[in-house]
Amino acid sequence: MLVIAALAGCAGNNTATEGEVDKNAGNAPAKAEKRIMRIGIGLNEDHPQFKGLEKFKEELNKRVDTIEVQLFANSQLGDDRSMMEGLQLGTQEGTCPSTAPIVGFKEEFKVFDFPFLFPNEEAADKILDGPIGQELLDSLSEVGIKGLVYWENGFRNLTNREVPVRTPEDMKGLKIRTMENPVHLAAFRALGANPTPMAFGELFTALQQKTVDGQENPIATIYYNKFYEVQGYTTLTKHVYSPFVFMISQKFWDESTPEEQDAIMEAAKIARDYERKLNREANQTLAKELEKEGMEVIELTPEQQAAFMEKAQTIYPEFAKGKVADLLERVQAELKK
Ligand code: TK8
Repeated sequence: MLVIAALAGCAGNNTATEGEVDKNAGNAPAKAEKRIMRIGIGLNEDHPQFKGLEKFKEELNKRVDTIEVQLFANSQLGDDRSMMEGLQLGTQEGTCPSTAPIVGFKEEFKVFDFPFLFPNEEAADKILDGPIGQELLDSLSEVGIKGLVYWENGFRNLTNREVPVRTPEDMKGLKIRTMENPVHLAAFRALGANPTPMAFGELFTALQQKTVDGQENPIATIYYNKFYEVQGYTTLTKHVYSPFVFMISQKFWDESTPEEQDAIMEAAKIARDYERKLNREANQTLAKELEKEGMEVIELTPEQQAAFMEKAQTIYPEFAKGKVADLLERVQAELKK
């Protein structure tokens, strides 16, 4: 190799060859290409989450012109778990999963899976937007992910095809799809159901083909995903609050300039407030729309809800262990203040 290089050097005009080539090629100054930020979600374009992403894109574009946001709904880029893996591999830049599937990457997120932990949205905001929420977001950098802020999926409710569920006993034997999360599985087993984990993208077909009898999600998802076409009953169990985590790959974040990082953060927060507002409105108004579509929507009495709470909360000791137990204690103490 050295010999060939030396010969080539001798044969050529070895003064300023490279410089000359550069000068000839460089009439127009090189224009910086925009970096592409592909963001995928499992829900569809009608859901407040997608509207939130459009808001993010708009707000980011107002601040910097060096990033091009591309949005993908309907699990086009994969399910929550595989999209997070995409962030780690650098094949995709952003996503916004529920916290439940995040526990496969960072176990501490289990703290949000304990049934009936948050009494209302304001309590959730207080924890998520405070120091505990931030600590958890920061911990994602250990797995190659930059957690930006929490958005809202919301309080989850049970739907099923067969039975007007009013008590845990009514759920006996119902095959219920849950998210891929051990705490959720255990909680539904404790309630007497027959839970089975599944990615969100497969859910509608599974309900339609009666592979499962029911599922649980916030009202907005039940409505915008048209689950009323394949389900007869919604019971407002509000058994767990699902936060979303708006996240991007650590690599994309690290390759961003401080100016870009500020813009991403600001846009993510504006979009968060917008998405939460839309989602809360949707959860208020859409129960009526579900009824118009032919579903029976069952509001539980406080006594009925207490029966669900009592059964579901029996799983606390099994999962409140180690780091998760410490976090759970801190959340509970903070909520009492
Ligand atoms: C969408 C999911 C969905 C979640 C679920 O990607 O899987 O049931 O509630 O919203 O994150």
